[in-house]
Amino acid sequence: MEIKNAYLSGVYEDLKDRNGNEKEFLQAVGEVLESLEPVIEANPAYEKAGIIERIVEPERVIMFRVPWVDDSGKVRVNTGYRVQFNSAIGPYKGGLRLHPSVNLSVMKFLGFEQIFKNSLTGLPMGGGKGGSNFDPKGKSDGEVMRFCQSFMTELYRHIGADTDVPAGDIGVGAREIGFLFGQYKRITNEFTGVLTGKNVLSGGSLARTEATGYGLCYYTEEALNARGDSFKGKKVVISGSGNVATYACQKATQLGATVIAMSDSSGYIYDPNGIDYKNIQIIKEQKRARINTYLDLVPTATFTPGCAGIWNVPCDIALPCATQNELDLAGAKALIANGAIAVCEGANMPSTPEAIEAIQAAGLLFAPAKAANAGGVATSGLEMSQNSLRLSWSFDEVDQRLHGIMKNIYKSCADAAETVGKPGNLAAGANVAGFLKVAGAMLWQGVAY
Ligand code: NDP
Ligand code: 2IT
Repeated sequence: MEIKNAYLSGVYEDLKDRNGNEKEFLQAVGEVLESLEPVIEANPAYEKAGIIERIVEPERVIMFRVPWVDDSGKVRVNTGYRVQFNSAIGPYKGGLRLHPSVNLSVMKFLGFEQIFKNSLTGLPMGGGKGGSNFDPKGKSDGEVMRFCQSFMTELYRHIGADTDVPAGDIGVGAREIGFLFGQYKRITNEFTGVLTGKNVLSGGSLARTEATGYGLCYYTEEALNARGDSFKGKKVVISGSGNVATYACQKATQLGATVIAMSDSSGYIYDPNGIDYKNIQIIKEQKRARINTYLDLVPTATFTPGCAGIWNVPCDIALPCATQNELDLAGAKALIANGAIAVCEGANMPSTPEAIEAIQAAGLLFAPAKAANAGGVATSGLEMSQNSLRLSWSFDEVDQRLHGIMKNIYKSCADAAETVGKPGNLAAGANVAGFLKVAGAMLWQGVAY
């Protein structure tokens, strides 16, 4: 990464001095600032108004103690976070992550990325993220419920349908959103659209469960079409086997591809006959089991321990859908050597900067997370609209809107890439297009934050 513009590099160096240990956050900021050079140089108003200094600093960071009691009666304590990063274009919006690796750096990188992603959707949503280092794995439903209730007992005072609207992310799905929503409603005595990803029985949107994976495939298909290609007949490798991965598997298959490998943190399965997403649903959503139990359902498949090895499986299209920095330079080189044509990011920041550079240099299609995985939060935005209108749309209506939004996001990225003289560079295009809207709103509002 190289930031040449003096204003941008000055802000970045200062950020590094003050947040030197926040590795993921600095990685996410560096990647964005690098691509903003042309717009900063074209419009001095941004520097004059201190837009970059302001946009890299969260409006508010909330950190709190989350005490809960485990099934043996022992008191446990985790750290809770909500990073309210930017509200220039709407209420803070973004998921909650429950994973032992959660720390302030991870929360800030995710919140920062969310600003630009939400802007790209075209919907009025600011950027935020939250979560805790709580590990839901191996916990009983009762323990997860007590944790979620304790977490919300502090969080409720900082959020609201017009203030900040959390949703799911790693380790937070329908079960957790239910416990969080129930506790919010109980404390505030209000039934509002304060969370998205709700059950359809309690104001949730149809197709929100599928949205991120579907959206990833809609975006990828659009980008492939622009190159005269498509999913049809392609071999696809998807890392992860959670919410995003499962529905990316379903949609890629519907679009004519064969998904031949998927993973979790323990390793990956390989099934040359094509993975049926319904088997992943059984393993992950119903049984909360490990990915190697796929072999009980499909004995002809194989399991290999170690999740990073999945990139050695020869494929045409790679969809990293697990976590940050899961695709490194070695993985990228393996994909390139095996003739892959595309890497499209379902997870947030799954590729290291070195991997991205190699993928782009080799001429593969590279679809950046903040554009390609925006279908989840876009559909959360549609859930908020339905809640405000106090009505609900059919699955097809939501799916059609999602499809239209992903096509628009692709066009915004491709157009912005052209404008800054980097045709085809969707990563640069996503950063520029996402930034322009937020920066314009910040300029208009004066030095409000
Ligand atoms: P889930 O919790 O449903 O699934 C996560 C998957 O990734 C699991 O298979 C998990 O394996 C694997 N994984 C998580 N952490 C690691 C790790 N450190 N190393 C290896 N594998 C890991 O989460 P989601 O599917 O919701 O999220 C996946 C990614 O997509 C995240 O980056 C998230 O931020 C992003 N995203 C999610 C959206 C959503 O709507 N849910 C929207 C946009 C982006 P294991 O079970 O073994 O831990
Ligand atoms: O990273 C993401 O965009 C999400 N986890 C979804 C956020 C949301 O508010 O739906």
